[in-house]
Amino acid sequence: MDKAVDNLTPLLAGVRTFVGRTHGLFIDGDWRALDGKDRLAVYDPANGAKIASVVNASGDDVDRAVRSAHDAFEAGVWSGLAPAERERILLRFADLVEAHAEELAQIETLNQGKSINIARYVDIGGAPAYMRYIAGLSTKLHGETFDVSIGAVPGARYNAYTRREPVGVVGAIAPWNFPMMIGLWKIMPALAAGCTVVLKPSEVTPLTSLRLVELAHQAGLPAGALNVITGDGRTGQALVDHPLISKITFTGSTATGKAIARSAADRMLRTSLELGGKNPAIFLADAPIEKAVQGAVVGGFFNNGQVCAAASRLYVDRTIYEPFVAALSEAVRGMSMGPGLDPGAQINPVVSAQHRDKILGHIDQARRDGARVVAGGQRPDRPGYYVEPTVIVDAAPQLAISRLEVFGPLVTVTPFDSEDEAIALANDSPMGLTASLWTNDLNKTMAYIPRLKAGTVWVNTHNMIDPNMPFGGYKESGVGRDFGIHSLDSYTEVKSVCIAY
Ligand code: TXE
Repeated sequence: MDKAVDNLTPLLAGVRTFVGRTHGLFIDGDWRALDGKDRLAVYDPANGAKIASVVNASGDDVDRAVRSAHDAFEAGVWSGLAPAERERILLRFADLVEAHAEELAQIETLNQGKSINIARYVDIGGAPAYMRYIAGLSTKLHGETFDVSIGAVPGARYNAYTRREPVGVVGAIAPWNFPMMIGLWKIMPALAAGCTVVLKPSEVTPLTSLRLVELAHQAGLPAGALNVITGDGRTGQALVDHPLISKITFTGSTATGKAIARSAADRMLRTSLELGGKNPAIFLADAPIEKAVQGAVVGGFFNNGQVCAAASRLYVDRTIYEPFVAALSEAVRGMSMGPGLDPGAQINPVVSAQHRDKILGHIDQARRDGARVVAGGQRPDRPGYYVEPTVIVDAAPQLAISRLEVFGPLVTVTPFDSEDEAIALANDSPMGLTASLWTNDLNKTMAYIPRLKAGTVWVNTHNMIDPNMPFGGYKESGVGRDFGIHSLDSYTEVKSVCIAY
């Protein structure tokens, strides 16, 4: 399974220089706090070597960043620009990301561990199209006009309309699985709406955000419009608790999302929360085995399973269950393993030693609970944070392995005998982010789609997202939707105006 490490992508000189820098905090248009701060180590998941360190921002640092964003917002240096001017700067930002794509992709792979192919073609490669889509929405913000029907003073006439106004300072808290991409999903709609932003990337994967903010300013973003602070959960909590923050947009674990929602409730802080999933894929009897297995591999093992939308629970019609498990196990055993910088490696390290141990703990627990590991399940004997891609069967629905998001290269496979049983199994989860259905039977497809409790339902595909297609969760998978023409709604307040004349 191991690949020789002989064809690693050579790093650009600029990548080494950037990563080796003494990183500070980007506040009010410049780098600050370069000395004397508590620092957090950043590692290369491929070998466990320390590659950088970043500031663990204190409450005072958070306060400085939020005040910068607040002052910029109040002064109107960003929200006061003509929408077309904001759009132009954001489009230039997209151009710069595109121009620096290889550099950003290499930084992402070095820090996150993911395949350079995914970094090149998804994380960074997908960014300019998304950024341009959202930039274009800057000039599409609009309200409504309407006639007034009640409460009229006799003889008076009224003109009534709504305006969409930016909500204020947005605190954006990002996770480590698609660090730059998910960071952009937050800062782009906030900026397009006219908000100012303080972004806190995950402490595990802060590096691309630190490069991104330089490109944003090179594009013409005014000082204070986008600040980037690094730090751990305490830094994130200080951001949530800051009284000048008007909205938090968060992607991460359900537990942290719930903690943020509780803090937010006290002052009616606006929140958008994307909290992961334990997503089902349902394979009907007519699904061709080869295509079904390919779908399961992409759905379950893409980005080493560290995908909120990943298919981690596979439900397979009993008539094709045995051949499906055999073919999937064989495919998974055949996946080549190696560092993300090796473009030929299909399985790469997971993001951290802590996360690797958590995944292995889930696998051990599943074994103790009576489930059977039919492929993988071990920690390979090599440096770096690797976990073998794993297939588990005989996992009863109430087991932890069937209910908890593992976020690693691991799927469970379970047979079903009827449509009702497949739907009941698929919906038996506190989460509801995505689901996929694999069949060419149109009538069955149309019957399943409305019964699946998930924010996205894919048919004969999985993990497919698009800037125009809303993305978010049912149930504990979160609140709110990213993408789509309504992207800016949750970054704006609706103001009703009624003028008597
Ligand atoms: O998440 P956390 P972790 C899931 C996945 C993973 C698990 C744990 O199952 O195994 O979450 O990952 C910041 N106030 N997802 O521990 O803690 C933190 O610094 C404010 C799903 O990394 O939620 C980081 O920037 N912020 C997921 C971010 O929250 C706080 C993607 C996420 O960290 C905070 C990643 C606090 N009290 C993990 N505590 C998805 N939905 O795609 C931490 N943070």
